[in-house]
Amino acid sequence: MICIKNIKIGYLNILLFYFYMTVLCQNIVAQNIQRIDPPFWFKEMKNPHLQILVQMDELVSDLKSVSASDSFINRTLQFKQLKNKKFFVVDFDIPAGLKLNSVTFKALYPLKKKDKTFEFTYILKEKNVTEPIDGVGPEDFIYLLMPDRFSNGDPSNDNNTKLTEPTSDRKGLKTRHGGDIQGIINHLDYMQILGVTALWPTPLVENDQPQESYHGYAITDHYNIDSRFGSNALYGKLKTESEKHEIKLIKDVIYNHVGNNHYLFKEKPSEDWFHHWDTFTRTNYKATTLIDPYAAESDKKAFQDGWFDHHMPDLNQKNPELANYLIQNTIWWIENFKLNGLRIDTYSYPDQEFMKRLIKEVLNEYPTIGVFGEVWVQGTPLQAYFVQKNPCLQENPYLPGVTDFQVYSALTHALTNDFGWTEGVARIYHTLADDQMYYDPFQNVLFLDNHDLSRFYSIVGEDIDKLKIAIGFMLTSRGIPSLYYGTEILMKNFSNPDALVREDFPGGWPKDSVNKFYHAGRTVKENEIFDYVMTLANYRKQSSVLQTGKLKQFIPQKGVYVYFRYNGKNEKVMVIINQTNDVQSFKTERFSEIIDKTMKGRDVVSKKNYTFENNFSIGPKSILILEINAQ
Ligand SMILES: [Ca+2]
Ligand SMILES: [Ca+2]
Repeated sequence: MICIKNIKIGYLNILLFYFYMTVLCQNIVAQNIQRIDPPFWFKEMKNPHLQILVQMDELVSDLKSVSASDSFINRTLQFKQLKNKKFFVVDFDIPAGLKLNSVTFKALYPLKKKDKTFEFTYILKEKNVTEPIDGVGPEDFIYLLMPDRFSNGDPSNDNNTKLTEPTSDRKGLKTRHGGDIQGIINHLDYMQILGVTALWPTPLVENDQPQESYHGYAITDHYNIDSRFGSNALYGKLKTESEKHEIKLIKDVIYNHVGNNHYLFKEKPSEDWFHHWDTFTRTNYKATTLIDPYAAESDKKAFQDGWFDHHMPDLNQKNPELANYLIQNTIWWIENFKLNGLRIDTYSYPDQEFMKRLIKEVLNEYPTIGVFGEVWVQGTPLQAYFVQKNPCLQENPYLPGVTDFQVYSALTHALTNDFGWTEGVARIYHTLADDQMYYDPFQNVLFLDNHDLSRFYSIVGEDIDKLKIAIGFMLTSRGIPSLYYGTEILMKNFSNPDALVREDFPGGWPKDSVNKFYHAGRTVKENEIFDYVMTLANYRKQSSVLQTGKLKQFIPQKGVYVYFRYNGKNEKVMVIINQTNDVQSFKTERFSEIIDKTMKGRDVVSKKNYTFENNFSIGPKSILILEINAQ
């Protein structure tokens, strides 16, 4: 509002001033709309409903009415002023066939015994997604990267004095390093050569936090890309450039918490948009409380309503306006940028009824989009609890896939423990047998490491043979394989603290002394792994049986684990893993239900041919991936 101070004015001037203020009043108030979310919307969506959240600088009293310039929209329009009178929501349906590209809303409020009005115009765009989305699925190979740590393609955006962490500092573990969207765009060629078909950057929206926001999980603005990463326009360019490289784009989304500098936390539409505690209460991180028949109520409440961290307030998705806000935000990004997939952070922490609704609404609008949730839990029963159409448990029937921490755990165990009844590779065998608990385990995402976990190369004692086994397994077993940036160039470290596994990609910054994006910049060993990933990933790219074929596994014996991918077109891939330090031999007739002695197998990496007569030998600590019957 306008403040006028220290003005000495006469009677006539008072009259003139009063007249002036009266004329201007509508405009003054109209200009006080701070923000409307979503900033615009789309016509012809399957769900015609929209809720817009309007934030005012200040409002003098209660709103009396809100009406739309379009009579069809007016028929369904409802408004609600929120507890914080600076906010109101307008709910309405956008009628099919609407010709208008904008609609004007008029709001009525009382001021000094008279009703005053103000207006605002809202943009309605043509639908952007007009064909089924090419969703991320088992045919893909995902590359996960942290934009701040991958490559700095635009040093001019490294510092921004308007932000609470105004400068970048590459030397700091938890500071901003300057990586950005342009850096990603610059290396799409690299990813394509590696065989990547889907890109998962950690969140790129604004994290205007004073410290440790480089990871992107403390959102302060749901609708804008962080200026240090670029802009919404540059994000659009990332999408189109990715498409040119046949790479799909996944958005990392968070519904559990925001950063405490979020504009809707600093100025809350209603206190109950967040969970509040008398004293700071951290979540106990135990999703087990969701399924535990013996769980204490206090533990359950602390898990779901506790804060993720001091600077990450917990959202209360039971608030209907907030729920709409979050769901529409997701739809807006998908529609605006034709995204191919969603990776849902901390999936188990928000209200699970809300999560069901979210997934349902996203899949209703985009049935072919790929969706997987981060469910970092112990044990298949709990992991399966969150996944689509679980035949054993009827809870949460909508999430298509999860980041598969059970297979991850089995794989790390297998390569760090000797073989036994349930140890070593037997752990992988048993874990996959638990797939009976899923509707479609092939939607689960496989990984060796990620931004929270120790680098796999370090876990296996920097043993390149073991790393090859893990990579080979991940690219040939069921599910959607994903690679964390740097695994292909032997980046190492334990996740203590986690910033150690989020180091800069060497060569991603203009003055880096080495550039591992290129063959010449990598050591012999690094090239050995890079080439191994590249060969397998590109083979998988054209192998329908590895993408969509069935899986058959045989009980591991003497540390040797054999499984097949096969399909109705008689395409087969045989995978043999020997975890022991010795050559192992076995009789092939054990696999006669799927291969016979007349067949041949060609190693997809070395191109060497194998036959299956009598005994078969495999070298120590190795994996063989054989395309069956290839000459
Ligand atoms: Ca930069
Ligand atoms: Ca929560």
